[in-house]
Amino acid sequence: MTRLDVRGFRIFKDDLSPKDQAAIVDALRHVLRAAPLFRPVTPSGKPMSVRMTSAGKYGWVSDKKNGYRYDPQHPSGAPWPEIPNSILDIWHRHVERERLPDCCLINYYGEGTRMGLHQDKDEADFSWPVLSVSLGDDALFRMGGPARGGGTESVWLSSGDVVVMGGDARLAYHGIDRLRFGSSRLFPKGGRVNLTMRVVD
Ligand code: MD3
Ligand code: FE
Repeated sequence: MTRLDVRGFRIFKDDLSPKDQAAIVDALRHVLRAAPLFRPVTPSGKPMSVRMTSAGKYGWVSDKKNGYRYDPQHPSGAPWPEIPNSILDIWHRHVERERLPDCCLINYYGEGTRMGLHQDKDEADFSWPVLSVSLGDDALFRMGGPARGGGTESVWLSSGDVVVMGGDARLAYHGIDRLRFGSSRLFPKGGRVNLTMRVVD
């Protein structure tokens, strides 16, 4: 396992063993049955290319009418399923402070999916880190600073990598430029899942 520090982003390559990854994929099947993936729509009315769902007290949702927000319910009206312990274990290993995440956002990237540069600022307290877990196909992750246009650096994230965004990196711009579709065999039909754990309240 190697650790890279890029602009305050702490990147733990190969943090999860193949066994850990398989256990998480198994747990995710149950989550997805209770809370199916959906495609969020931006406030301007554009469907995002990534598909999403969540687990925990809150999930992140967006639609044209109400915009970006955390909501205690899936768009179907059902409460979100609990965050599986196999996923919470990763939080415990990397975050010292005594609080659990309120949300595990689950992003699914199919062939050609990307995520434009953005900041995550719908949470109430930016002193909590955001923790990201990559599963499946490799993705090119772009990291900037707290302002748009300040220059960026990119790294390839692969299955089992964990990234901790705390301190100065918490409000940094970031995005996913592209996927190497089919580069991993974790998901039989290809694609990438990114989990992000967040404290929301
Ligand atoms: C930096 N997801 O869900 S994870 C997102 O791979 C998101 O799906 C990307 O950006 C993905 O919002 C990147 C890395 C990440 C996640 C959250 C962050 C970086 C972050 C929050 C604050 C700063
Ligand atoms: Fe983000």
